Amino acid sequence: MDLNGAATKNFKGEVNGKNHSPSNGHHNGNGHVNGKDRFHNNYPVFQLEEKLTEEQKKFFDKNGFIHFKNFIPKEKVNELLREAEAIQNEWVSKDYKMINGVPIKYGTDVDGKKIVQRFAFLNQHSEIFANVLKDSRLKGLFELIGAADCRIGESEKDGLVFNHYINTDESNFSQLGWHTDALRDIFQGQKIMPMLNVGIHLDNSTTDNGGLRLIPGTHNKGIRTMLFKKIYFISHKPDKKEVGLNVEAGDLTVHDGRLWHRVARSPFVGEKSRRRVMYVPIVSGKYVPRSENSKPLLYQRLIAITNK
Ligand SMILES: O=C(O)CCC(=O)C(=O)O
Ligand SMILES: [Fe+2]
Repeated sequence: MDLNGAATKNFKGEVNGKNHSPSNGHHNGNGHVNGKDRFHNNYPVFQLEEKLTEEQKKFFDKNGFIHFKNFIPKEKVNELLREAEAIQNEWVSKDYKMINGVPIKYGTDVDGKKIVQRFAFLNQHSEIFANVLKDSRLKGLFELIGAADCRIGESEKDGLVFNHYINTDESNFSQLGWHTDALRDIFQGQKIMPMLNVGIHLDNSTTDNGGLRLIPGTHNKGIRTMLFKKIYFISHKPDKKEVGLNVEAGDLTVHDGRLWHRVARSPFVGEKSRRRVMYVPIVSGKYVPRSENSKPLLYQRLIAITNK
């Protein structure tokens, strides 16, 4: 594993947003090594097995995120993309507004076709997606929380979410402002409980094409940081400590629910800006399932109406 070895040696345990590659002129919080490996990151990347290693746990505890390569093969990615498209066509034709009280975000693709840009609870609408959540390696991640009652949020929060970003005039979703995912507990009137958000990336995405930006180490700085570091969903301004992720389709990332992050808009327009990624929460604490009768929470409305 070249990637791993090379990155680990450089990595000082602090991802400070500085670019270690002198020949790289990008200001994107992470670096490409002179175009050699577009997917190189200045932090270590790992392989997800049934059980986490001490190194993986240590990295996550310190930084609040972790990146695993090739969680699913490319053929599986293609199967998931096809399945999502079939479900999209059904939701568009039936004009569904919400799933379990979570607003569905619609937009228009480059070819003028109406598309779903944010699905929720996809696992409840497809066996193929439900089965992704049954992968035994996901249970290995529970250790990052350590609570006895950890579970995959199949019917909690927003279930399995599928985000489809594209940068065009008719798109309604090309970016996502600064936020933490744990804020939703407050809107739900719940105590903030440890949670993880697990991302399964379905497009190759390098930092020069927008994408996920996170601020390492902001997950354990206390409630004031969690509430007030940025203006939730409104602020999009790059942070000098943010780190962008270079991911390949099939990679898996995990971030702590309290970690500050955003999705940067691609500087490109059209096909090149397309980015699709699924998220499923790993939760603990009180079981709060959502059902057909659930009403949208304020934060869910915010995501629905902002981030064009
Ligand atoms: O699209 C991403 O990578 C992040 C999405 C996200 O932060 C969210 O849906 O809460
Ligand atoms: Fe998020």
